[in-house]
Amino acid sequence: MKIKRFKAKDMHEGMLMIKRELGNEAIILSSRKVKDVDGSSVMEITAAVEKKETKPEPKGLFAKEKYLSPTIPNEKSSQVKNLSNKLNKHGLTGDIQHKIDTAVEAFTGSGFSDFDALDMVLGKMVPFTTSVKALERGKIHVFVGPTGAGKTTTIAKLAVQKKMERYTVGMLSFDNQRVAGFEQLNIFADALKENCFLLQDPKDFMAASVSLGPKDFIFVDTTGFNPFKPKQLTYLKSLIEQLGENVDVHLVLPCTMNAEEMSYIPATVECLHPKTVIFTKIDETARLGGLANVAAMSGLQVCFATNGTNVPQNIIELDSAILAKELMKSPRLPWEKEDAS
Ligand SMILES: Nc1nc2c(ncn2[C@@H]2O[C@H](COP(=O)(O)OP(=O)(O)OP(=O)(O)O)[C@@H](O)[C@H]2O)c(=O)[nH]1
Ligand SMILES: [Mg+2]
Repeated sequence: MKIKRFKAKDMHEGMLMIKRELGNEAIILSSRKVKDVDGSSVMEITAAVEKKETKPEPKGLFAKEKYLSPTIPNEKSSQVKNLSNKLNKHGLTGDIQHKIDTAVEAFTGSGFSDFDALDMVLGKMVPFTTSVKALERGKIHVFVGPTGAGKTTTIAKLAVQKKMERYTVGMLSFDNQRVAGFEQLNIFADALKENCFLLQDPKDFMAASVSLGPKDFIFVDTTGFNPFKPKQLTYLKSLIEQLGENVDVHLVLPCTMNAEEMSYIPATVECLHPKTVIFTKIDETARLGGLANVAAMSGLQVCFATNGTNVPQNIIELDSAILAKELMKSPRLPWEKEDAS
């Protein structure tokens, strides 16, 4: 298979370039908007075409035997082996790693660098989305996740961001169980000159939303759950249901969790119907296998990740290139220097 990446001013121009170079049989593997070297916005399209096999005419007595001899599968290139080792150290599950290895090998075999190959493969496997789509204006955004995942801090970061973009925000908290759980959010709301209400009971929601008034974004904080206690999830589900239809649930997962257990959480909280997953504490670990597993397997939209305690600075928008760059770093121990490769 011949794979090639094209840059064009729009999809139409790109299709013409692909047709001219790869022919009518070419298929589009991916397309996305990227910034060109001069800063302008261009379409980047990756297309592939099956190479036509020309069978050699058997000549001479031994030629037939030679033609029929089994083909020896290609050994993995050292480039792909190196990447594969790194992914393994990050803690990706065998299944996801195998899919990535196979796809990366196909791309590198067509002349792409291992970074470009991984970038494209992750772009295909992970449902990355933009911040505007992840955090829709006019919706009630509920943040759920294990205890200490970073829910309240992430709400504070996003609320400040939205205020800086001149939107109005409202904050509600269901966290009436943890000592100072509500006060933590209330302090941020105070600083933003916005109201924050503690909901002791889901029935308080109507009264609270009337007091809040119309807001561009409403953020709802919840008490951290224990994934091994299904009752807590059932209770959380009933709280969310009381908020009505206009709700998006965001699952907040800390990257410091055990990678394998982290992979199971989206299935555990399926009853809460999360729309996106937000990865926190990526600054506190060098192993992003858990993040990559969830991003590739859960089907949840991926956009935000947080990388520190500072509000509002430490929040980023993930995309395939950022994730590829992080996964290509060899996991290290805290006292080891960062790998330059
Ligand atoms: N290093 C780092 N620390 C973070 C990040 N996000 C949150 N924290 C810290 O993690 C701790 C817990 O954060 P919270 O926002 O209180 O977490 P929570 O999910 O609301 O916790 P509960 O309400 O107790 O379930 C706090 O000390 C935060 O400052 C991050 O991205 N990186
Ligand atoms: Mg909290």
